[in-house]
Amino acid sequence: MNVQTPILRGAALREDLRAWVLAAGFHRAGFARAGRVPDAERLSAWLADGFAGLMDYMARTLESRLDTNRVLPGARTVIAAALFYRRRGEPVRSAASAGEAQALARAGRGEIASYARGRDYHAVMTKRLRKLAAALRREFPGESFRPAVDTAPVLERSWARAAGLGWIGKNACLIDLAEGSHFFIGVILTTLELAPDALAADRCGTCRKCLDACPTGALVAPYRLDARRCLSYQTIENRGRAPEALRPALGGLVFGCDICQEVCPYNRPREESGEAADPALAPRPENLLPELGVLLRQTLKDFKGRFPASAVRRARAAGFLRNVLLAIGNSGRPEYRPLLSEAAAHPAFLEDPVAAEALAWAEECLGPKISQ
Ligand code: B12
Ligand code: SF4
Ligand code: SF4
Repeated sequence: MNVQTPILRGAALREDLRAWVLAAGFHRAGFARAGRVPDAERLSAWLADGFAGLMDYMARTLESRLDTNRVLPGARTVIAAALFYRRRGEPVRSAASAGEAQALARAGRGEIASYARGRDYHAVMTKRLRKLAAALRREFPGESFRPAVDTAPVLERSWARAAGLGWIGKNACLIDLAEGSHFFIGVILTTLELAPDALAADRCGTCRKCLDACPTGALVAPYRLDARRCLSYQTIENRGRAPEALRPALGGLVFGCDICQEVCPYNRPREESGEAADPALAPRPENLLPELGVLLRQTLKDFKGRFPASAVRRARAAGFLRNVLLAIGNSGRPEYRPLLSEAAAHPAFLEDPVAAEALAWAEECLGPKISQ
């Protein structure tokens, strides 16, 4: 990299660095002034309202999340990077309504959210960010660089917004004007000082499609998500029983939920290119609407083997098993009965009360046994 004279240094260095981030395998790059997070009061209010549910780590790490100096003392800049896992040109759709999620279950199919159909993004992004940080350390030996992709207590959406990578939509996701919201965010905190990028304008306007489409009312107001009601939270983070009232809304959603993004006009496909946004994140064919019976058998046999290097592992075997069983219950298909009876003998149900309860619920949903 060519470090210019002091006058040119600011602008030229920033553009050089942006090019480095893009060359490291990201689709967008921006810079924000590090320190106290710009939207601190929003996080505090979210926690105070109990919206984090059982995600205790959010409150435990509050002070660090509010100030980058806790994560990297002396941090002056946040370098934010975006990596699309899906772009508007791709045809891979997810359920866009409660009705579509239920229709999936009735067809005996389970949906894994779009972001988790390929390799685990944490691994893909961490590798790229670490390589980039190492190169930056060589170029700026006196400065520190700390990469993170949900691997440190950093409010990634807030920082990416502050770095101009998009606006926060009413669905709480960060949205890029040209390509939508199907991207991951990674950051590098650094002691290097760089001028911040300009903020992107909020383009939601009077639209409220996401609020209206959310099957559980988890978007309690524009920009405000009560995780306890969110199907993504229930299928990924909640390791206990899923609340009875939310179960029908799950339909065939067995991991995550894309509904509030699927309805967003900024994610509407323009053309069907069929190309993955990044080959490293390409969806695995077995993760595109798997048949529920097959998925149940595979999960019982070897959950980790079924989902190698996958974000789905976050739900853990018992949590994922619970999700598949709830989807089977929602299918209303009596032909799953023998499979459930067969599965009941599996040690997973003796060892895990949550899975056992989900099995009993699914059996009840499929109706009484027909005596021979
Ligand atoms: C906890 C968590 C969840 C929870 C809670 C989600 C939530 N909305 O808070 C659950 C499990 C529900 C979840 C779900 C999903 N998640 Co998540 N999640 C996180 C995590 C770990 C922390 C988020 C957080 O701090 N929440 C607390 C609330 C208060 O923060 P927030 O909503 O981001 O709001 C902050 C800012 O956005 C800003 N802000 C919010 N609203 C507004 C409005 C205005 C006008 C302004 C100015 C600012 C502003 O202020 C807030 C405080 O700083 C981040 C990774 C990370 N380390 O940041 C990933 C992350 C947010 N998740 C991500 C993804 C992909 C998802 C899902 C799409 C996965 C799926 N398909 O199921 C869904 C989307 C659900 C949704 N509509 O938000 C991506 C988001 C990428 C993007 N383009 O936005 C992240 C950044 C992970 C990553 N590294 O890429 N997630
Ligand atoms: S992810 Fe699903 S349940 Fe959660 S807010 Fe969006 S639409 Fe609602
Ligand atoms: S659906 Fe409409 S209101 Fe919701 S995030 Fe997209 S543009 Fe904004």
